[in-house]
Amino acid sequence: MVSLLICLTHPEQLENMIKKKENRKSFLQMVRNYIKPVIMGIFMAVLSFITACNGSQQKSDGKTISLAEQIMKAEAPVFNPDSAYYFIEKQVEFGPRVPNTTAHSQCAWYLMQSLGNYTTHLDVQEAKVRAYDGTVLNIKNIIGSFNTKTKDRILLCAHWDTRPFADHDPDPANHFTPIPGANDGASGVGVLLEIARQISLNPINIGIDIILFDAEDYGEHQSLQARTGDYWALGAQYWAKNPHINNYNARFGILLDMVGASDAVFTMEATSMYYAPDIMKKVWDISHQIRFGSYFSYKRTNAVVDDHTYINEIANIPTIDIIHYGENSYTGFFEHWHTVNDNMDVIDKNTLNAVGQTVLTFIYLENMKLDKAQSDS
Ligand code: 1BN
Ligand code: ZN
Repeated sequence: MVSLLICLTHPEQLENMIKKKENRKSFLQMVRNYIKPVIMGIFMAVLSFITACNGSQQKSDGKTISLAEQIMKAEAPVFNPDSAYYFIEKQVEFGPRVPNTTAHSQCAWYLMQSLGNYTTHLDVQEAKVRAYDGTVLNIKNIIGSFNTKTKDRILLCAHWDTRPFADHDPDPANHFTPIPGANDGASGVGVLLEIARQISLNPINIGIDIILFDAEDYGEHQSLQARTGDYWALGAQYWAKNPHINNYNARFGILLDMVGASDAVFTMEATSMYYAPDIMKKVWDISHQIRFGSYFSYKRTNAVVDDHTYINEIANIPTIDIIHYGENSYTGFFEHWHTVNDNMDVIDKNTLNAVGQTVLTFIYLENMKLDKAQSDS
């Protein structure tokens, strides 16, 4: 093509053309030398962004490993929802676990024994805290740990107390009756006890702390209307200001609250997304990968004041809340929230399984990453 043009062109034009061609050549060289690597860099960055979004990871040999492959490799144990259900039933049998009551003390002993049985270390943090109405509450935060010497730690938590009044019950006659708290209280603890049992049977190297917080649900009675102060999550507030170990730290935390109802949908709660968006996304992606996506919606919802609020704000540990969002309920939570009907009838083993297996898979994936980092170094 170029040679044909040479025959048909004037010498001056020809010179110009040669110059142009040289220019073009040098331009092409420039592309090759400078722009191509930049484009390649951008391409690689986009690719790694896409793979990161898929949960894929870049291996040292340049190959990527998909989230599905990572999950296969992590070999998380199988969560047993019957066992989690049993742990919930046992707590509910004590009656409402309202601080300063006999049922509360009896359940504390049961939880200390059970968690202590599965974990290798147990701490019980006893304290007195003041409720919104001035009542002094005797509380216990119950803390079970695995691998206490390991620096890389995951914090798992739930509240074990129950609300002293069913102030959202459709029947006003129940507005001062304590709730059974099968879902709001016992469900998160039941899932965590089963996770502890599974870890005890399938040991890992990563550090795990399971904290069962007290006095989460002693916030102001609904009839008071106005919020008078920070009276929710009193146990978590106390722990965040006085951790059970000096300079305690965890890489991140996961709070489970109301994780047992049949129609549960867990949305991306705002405080969790503000402080720990990466963890949130990882957990949600895992749930979808292991076919529990119908429970975990990527929809973003408003902030909820819960134990994680204070763990994030005071203890500075990025912590997410897996909490049942009730799109169709007037409270914004699950149908029987803060009613006398929050009993064993609302508990569905399929939901317990979806949450338990997702969190267990997440833990074993993190453990696999720690093992790999240690073997690489
Ligand atoms: C969660 C379960 N919470 C209470 N029971 C936290 C909460 C506090 C939710 C205030 C809404 C308002
Ligand atoms: Zn509650």
